[in-house]
Amino acid sequence: MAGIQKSPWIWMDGAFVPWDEAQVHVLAHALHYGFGVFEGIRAYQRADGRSAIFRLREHMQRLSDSARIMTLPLPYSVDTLTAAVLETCAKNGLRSCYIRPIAFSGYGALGVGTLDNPTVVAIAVWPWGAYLGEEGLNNGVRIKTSTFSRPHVNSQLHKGKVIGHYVNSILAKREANAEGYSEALLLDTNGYVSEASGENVFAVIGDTLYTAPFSGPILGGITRDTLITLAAEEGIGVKEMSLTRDTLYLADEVFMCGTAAEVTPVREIDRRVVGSGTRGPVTKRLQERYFDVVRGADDRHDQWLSFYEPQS
Ligand code: PPE
Repeated sequence: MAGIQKSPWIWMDGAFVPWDEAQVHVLAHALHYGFGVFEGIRAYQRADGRSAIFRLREHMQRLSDSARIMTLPLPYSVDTLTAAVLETCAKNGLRSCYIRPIAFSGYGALGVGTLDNPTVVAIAVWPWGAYLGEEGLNNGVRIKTSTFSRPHVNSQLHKGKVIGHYVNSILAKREANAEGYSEALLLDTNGYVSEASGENVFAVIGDTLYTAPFSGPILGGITRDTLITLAAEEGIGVKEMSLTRDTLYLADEVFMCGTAAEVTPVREIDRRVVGSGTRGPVTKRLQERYFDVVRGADDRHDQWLSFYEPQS
């Protein structure tokens, strides 16, 4: 697997440091127990050549909310972090990139109950192509229902994007990949569809979209929210409800969405072909709307964009 493509600078605790120097001690608390929060954001070069970060403010607000619900002290305001992300993108000269802000419990004491370690905050950016492949974006991917469940709503705080939560996603993803699938679908502890290892999930049945309710064990995806808005504009109804796996098997179309995966059609689940077995028409329409908003010529949602000038 190709390694991460380095950029010149990483913002770390308020200053820019060269990529190779953005390091922490091996006894940093988060490395041992997963106590930290992060974000995944994308910047796109638009049709007019300008670069813009998609829904930056909402992502940084979610980072702050994640820290708050975890009781992780976050030493910077949403405003400061938002400005820092823009500066990091500009300073690294990237026209489009993936952005990874992270805040975690750093070096000091060890032990689960540690309270006083400093929080380390960093923002890194690098080019990242289609998360589940270009072919997947165009023709859909094959996924499998995981043998692992999304933890009960009282076991993890799913509205936070928390580092430690991702061990559950990794178990599911590695199992799915080892069996030749691109992605894992996780059910909740009642057996209903929650989300994929790194995406929210939608079913298209007739002219309506169905997706797991916000109240369940899912991340409140910003892409999910974006697509609900775009669907309404397209006259497509959206219902949030508990879905069984066989509802997905019988759906006309299924797709997954997230910042990294964007809008990825699902063509097969558990060896059952979904709908026509390729990207369906509603998925295609929403995918086109999404790409038009983030990087195309559709300027109706420019309030979602934060423009920056890449430095050469
Ligand atoms: N659920 C999970 C579990 C999840 O990790 C993501 C994003 C989403 C839903 C969609 O959220 P949003 O990006 O706000 O629409 N997953 C991020 C990390 C992927 C990774 O492998 O790292 C992402 O898409 O950036």
